[in-house]
Amino acid sequence: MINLNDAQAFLRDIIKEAGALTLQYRENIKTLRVEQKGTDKDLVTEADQAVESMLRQRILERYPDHAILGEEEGESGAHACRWIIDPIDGTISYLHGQYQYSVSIALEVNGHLELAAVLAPALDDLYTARRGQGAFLNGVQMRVSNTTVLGDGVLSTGFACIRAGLSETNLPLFCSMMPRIRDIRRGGSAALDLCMVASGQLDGYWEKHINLYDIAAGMLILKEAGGRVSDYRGGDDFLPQEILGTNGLIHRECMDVIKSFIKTET
Ligand code: 2AM
Ligand code: CA
Ligand code: CA
Ligand code: CA
Repeated sequence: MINLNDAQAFLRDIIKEAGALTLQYRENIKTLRVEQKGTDKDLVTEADQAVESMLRQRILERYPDHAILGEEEGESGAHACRWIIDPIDGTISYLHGQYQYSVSIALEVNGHLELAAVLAPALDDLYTARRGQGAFLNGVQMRVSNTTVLGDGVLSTGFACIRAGLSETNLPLFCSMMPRIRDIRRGGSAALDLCMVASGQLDGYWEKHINLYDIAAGMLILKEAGGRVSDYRGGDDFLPQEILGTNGLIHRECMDVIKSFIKTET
């Protein structure tokens, strides 16, 4: 079986290399090759592709048998160990020269998330976690916020639904949540949003129509920081492509807002 100490050190090395590559491509951001994926709002740059390709190469050099799930190249291999990669989470932030994007990598072993790392290269912030061993920002252990009331909370969300061209959007739920909370933030990287809940900078985050590679690393990091992650109905199993991540203390109140919204929608 895999040695998790070695894998943790390896993960730290490759995510730093990936972060450096994103910064290198950003030097020529105006001439970056950009393609449309599904809809005209769903974009992929040559940097997304190059980072995933480099990460796959590094992983397979070190662990030739391992499985990999990545946003840009999909699923490969079949093995108890699976690396879950989002090479650039927050492509639109990245493409517009903003700092709120990340590289997200998790290692799943026999269906359990064991290791996670999320790096925000433009901020030089590295979030890491190992199952049962806590979560860290740049090596310093993190805890979620102690906000107990939704009205005191600053939350984040995203609109992957709209970029995916789906008719069901997050907008009605957003309108329902907004007056109940202190304020909203919209960074554009699901992975980083979860990490910011983990570090207490945010109190919660919700989004629908995201994918496992957007949130796998962030979920482990948030849980290890004492937070709670569920689907919109409070279920702990993943996740009909929807996620609510909070400090735990405001989870019930968030779910009440979301639930009443779901009821009126259906
Ligand atoms: P990306 O930047 O890696 O594509 C923010 O709203 C979240 O939605 C990010 O994790 C973003 O990931 C994801 N996202 C963006 N476009 C999407 C689409 N068309 N379908 C699903 N998720 C998307
Ligand atoms: Ca994408
Ligand atoms: Ca993503
Ligand atoms: Ca991505």
